[in-house]
Amino acid sequence: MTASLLYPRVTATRRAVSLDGLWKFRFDLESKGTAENWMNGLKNSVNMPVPASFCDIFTDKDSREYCGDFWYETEFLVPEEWKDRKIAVRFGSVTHKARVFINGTEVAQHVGGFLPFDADITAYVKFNENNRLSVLANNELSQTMIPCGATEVLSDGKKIAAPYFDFYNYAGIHRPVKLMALPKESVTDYSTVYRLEEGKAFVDYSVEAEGNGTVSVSLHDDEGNCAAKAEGRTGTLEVIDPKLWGIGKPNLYTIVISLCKDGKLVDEYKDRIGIRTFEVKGGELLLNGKPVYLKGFGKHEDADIRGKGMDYAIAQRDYECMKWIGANCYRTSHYPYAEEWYYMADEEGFLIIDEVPAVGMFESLMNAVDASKGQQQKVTWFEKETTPELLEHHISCVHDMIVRDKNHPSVIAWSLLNEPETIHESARPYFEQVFAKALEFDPQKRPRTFALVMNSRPGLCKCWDLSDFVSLNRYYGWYVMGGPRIVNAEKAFRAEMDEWAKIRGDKPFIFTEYGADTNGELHKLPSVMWSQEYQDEYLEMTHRVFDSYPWIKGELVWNFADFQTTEGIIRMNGNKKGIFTRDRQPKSAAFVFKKRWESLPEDYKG
Ligand code: BDP
Repeated sequence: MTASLLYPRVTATRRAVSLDGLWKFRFDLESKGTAENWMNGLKNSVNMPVPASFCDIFTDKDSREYCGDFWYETEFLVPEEWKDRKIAVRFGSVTHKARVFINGTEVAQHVGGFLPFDADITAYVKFNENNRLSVLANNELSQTMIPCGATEVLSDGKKIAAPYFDFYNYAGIHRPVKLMALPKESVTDYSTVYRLEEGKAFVDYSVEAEGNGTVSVSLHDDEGNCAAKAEGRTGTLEVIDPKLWGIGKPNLYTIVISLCKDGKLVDEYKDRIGIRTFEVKGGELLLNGKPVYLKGFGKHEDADIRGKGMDYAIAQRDYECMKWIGANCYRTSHYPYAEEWYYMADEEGFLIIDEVPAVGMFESLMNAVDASKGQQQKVTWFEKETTPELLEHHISCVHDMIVRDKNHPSVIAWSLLNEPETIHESARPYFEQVFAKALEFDPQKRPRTFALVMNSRPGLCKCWDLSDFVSLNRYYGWYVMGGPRIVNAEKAFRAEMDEWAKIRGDKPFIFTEYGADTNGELHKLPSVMWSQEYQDEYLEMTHRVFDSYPWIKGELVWNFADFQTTEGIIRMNGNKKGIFTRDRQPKSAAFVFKKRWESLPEDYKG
């Protein structure tokens, strides 16, 4: 049971203590841990850092590739002073499934490896004594859960993950773990919606809180001045001369939500918000009413050793590289990132297209390559027996992502699927439900989109028009017509865009993927595919096409950095489409982008 998805904060009434560090860890190959009572003490364990993926910590292949159940354990003390409080434990994420035990008693279950959950553990903790926290996790993939994949059993009986997606199936406790002490009656959620007028902003808010206390809300600028205040669970804050949040202009306010009873403060929650609007109108993407052209990346949470573990050093380096190169936006391909990424984007003035982990809605990884060649999928993905269960899980992830991220000024849009099958009519009702739910869950009604795979083309794709702006993943000159055939690639690319032009109405388009695998050490004159020179030529051709169509309103190249994938013949120790290497150093393409993006105005084509 997740009582609240609010980010843990320390305020006058709330406490949060980090449980990150070295935990105990053990694989449970035969899934016998619960029968053998491992939740009452994990024997024969090894040390494991939290947060981190467990995979690349090990030096043997069986451990790195391990697929199945695994356990984590740590101890924590709950101070005596916290009696009369609600005690909770909160995980930023556990990939992909988790069962949580306190002193041997199960307190929570969660499915979905990229979103937070908490558990009320008040009834199970001992005060001023050590308490045992055990987590039974599982990293198997299936078709009823996103991201989609399968679990393959090898001839020696070992299980391995068979993802239908192109990133390594990193697993573990990936994000911070917090022990929290909250008031018995607390604020559980809040939302804000913005309206701008000449010299004024209206912040319509709503607060959810337990009990029948009275709510008041105030907004403070960074000089400590109160910019507005209001009373009630719903209301409007009127801000005179607001400092708007924008790209590279990260003006933020602190929102303070107070819950009072009989004149006494019961709970206080504080967060940082930015006043801004974002909408799609008249064929434009409008930030604070002004056209904006998106420049940036599809990214991954990925780094050596720690895998998908949240790491502030990596995240800050990524923001520094993105600022250096002149980017203003990224997509959280292919899952919601750790919450810390979004707070950093709010502070840095970056735009985010927030993606739910709906990736792999194809039978195999190679389907994406087949699709690039125009081949049709053999299987109608959305007609399976598993579809209703998948849809339910998909919608619950959309719900939790939106509830978690809805107050970030950086988040401008929701990406609801990546490269799904869309050419059979059966996709449409599935999409309609996901799109309708996203609109319902988001008080700000942000634009919704999804990333179209290469064969989701005009005339074939049955779902593109559900998007408020259309996002294309295209690899002309890489998966098709590469090398000397790049001239044909440009022609084919333009032919497709001309087809879109006929049917798009006034919908803006952006590119959420385009790119070429490139060895960061290979130079070749004249170019060959995989050389840095070819990446540059590929980009020059692609950008020439983008620049010819005024309704293309953004370019998010694939990928920010090289990243780890499953082993295979099309991947050389990972995907090499990075503009930066995996250790965040520029390939020569980074300089192509720096020149281009620094010269394009913020309202390019506006
Ligand atoms: C697309 C996927 C992305 C892949 C990329 C590629 O959306 O996850 O990594 O292409 O092939 O199919 O590099």
